Amino acid sequence: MRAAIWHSSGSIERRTGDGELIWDPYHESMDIENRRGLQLRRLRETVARVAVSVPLYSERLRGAGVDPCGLQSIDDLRHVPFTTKDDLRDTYPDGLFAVPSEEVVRIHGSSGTRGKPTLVGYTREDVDLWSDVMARTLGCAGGTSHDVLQIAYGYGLFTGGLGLHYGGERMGCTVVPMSAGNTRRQLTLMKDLGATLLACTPSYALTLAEEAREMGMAAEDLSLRSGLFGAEPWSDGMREQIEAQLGLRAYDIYGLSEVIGPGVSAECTAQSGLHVFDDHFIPEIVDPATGDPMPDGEDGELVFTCVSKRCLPLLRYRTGDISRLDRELCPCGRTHARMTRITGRTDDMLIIRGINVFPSQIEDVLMRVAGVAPHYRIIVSREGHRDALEVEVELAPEMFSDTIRGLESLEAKIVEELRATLSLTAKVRLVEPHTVERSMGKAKRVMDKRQGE
Ligand code: DLL
Repeated sequence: MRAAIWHSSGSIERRTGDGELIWDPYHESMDIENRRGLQLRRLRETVARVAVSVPLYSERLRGAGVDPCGLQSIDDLRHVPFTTKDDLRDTYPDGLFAVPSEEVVRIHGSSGTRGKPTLVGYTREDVDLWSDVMARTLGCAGGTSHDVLQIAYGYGLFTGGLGLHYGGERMGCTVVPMSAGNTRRQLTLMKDLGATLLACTPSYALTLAEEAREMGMAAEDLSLRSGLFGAEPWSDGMREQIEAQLGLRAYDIYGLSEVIGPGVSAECTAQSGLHVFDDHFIPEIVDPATGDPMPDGEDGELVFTCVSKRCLPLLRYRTGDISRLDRELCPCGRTHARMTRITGRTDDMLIIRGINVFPSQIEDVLMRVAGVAPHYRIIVSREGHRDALEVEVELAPEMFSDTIRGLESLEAKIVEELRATLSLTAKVRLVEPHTVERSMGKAKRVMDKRQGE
């Protein structure tokens, strides 16, 4: 059931049965065939434009025999060559920009944890588009102009802070631009201003919850309703912990700077996958090894083509993120394709004694075990000729005073659960509460000491 509400701005708001606002009902709930038509028009325009304005694309398209004006359908995308992070690095800082520098109004960058940072640029129209997809993202999480949005993503080159900021203002929320850190002050303001929406990484949400407990602040003392969490992998177990500790509903939001920043896809109140704003970013899933397109419903690497950006309209950009697509209609009324939560990256798979291990599998196990806190580290090293896996996990504060026997049996239980899931024996080390370093931004949980050996 939907209700139409006249907005003071004159636009019509459309709400789903859950009362959630569809920010841009025309584009978000568009008939699938009409959207395919829109995608194709935008794709053609973009390919034709980059073929003349970006030398790398002129060469690549010519090399692949793709006529920039000859795309007949969205399926023809598969003939277009991929773009990779290396292409951005090789053309650093702005070799893939498709507009003259006087049109660029903003630069952002990726965190650079996996090598040299890459820079991305935005025109005024791009910032506008970004604000719009961020307003859609907030709408997905039930946000409206009545909300007070506290932003605890970092501001700066990282896209989290400013992305949410512009989206919040576009929606008309009261935006509190806290940035990450200053945790106590953050909580005091959250309480005093009655923040209803919180945006930060899931690991920082846990840090905030922990600090709130220490300040004697209960979830009921805060007014939080929804959290918009992303920028790093997290599990459903982690979601439950955050929801219980902060008294809100936790929504997954996804994006990457190369595509736009946050605002590529977002979970709605149905929480069954993230709606990809595919009128702007066309998603595909490909086999990470061969690059061959994979059918909907199968896990593979996410690839995006930006069809309406001006400055950096990347074609078939390989994200390295693993997910799958679902095109079934969602009860919320949005007709966008949905992607599942990111289960890993093509480059974060650890090979330990010949067995493939994703950090997310380890997190899933830990979140199922009662008595440990959601703070952990995964350490991989070499002992002689053998790989060794160690999982360091914090005891929940209430377990800390437990007997040695109790702790040994907890350790044994985790070892057993890990063995059942990974087919590997790990060393488990239970550590005191507060010993694992807390994160303010993207948590770094894996240490592979074999690298560089
Ligand atoms: O992390 C953009 C962002 C900011 C997304 C705030 C959501 C919220 P980058 O720094 O370029 O951009 O990092 C992009 O982060 O390729 C994924 O590997 C990871 N990532 C982002 N969102 C999620 C998520 C921002 N919801 C990289 N779940 C991406 C899992 C995520 N991983």
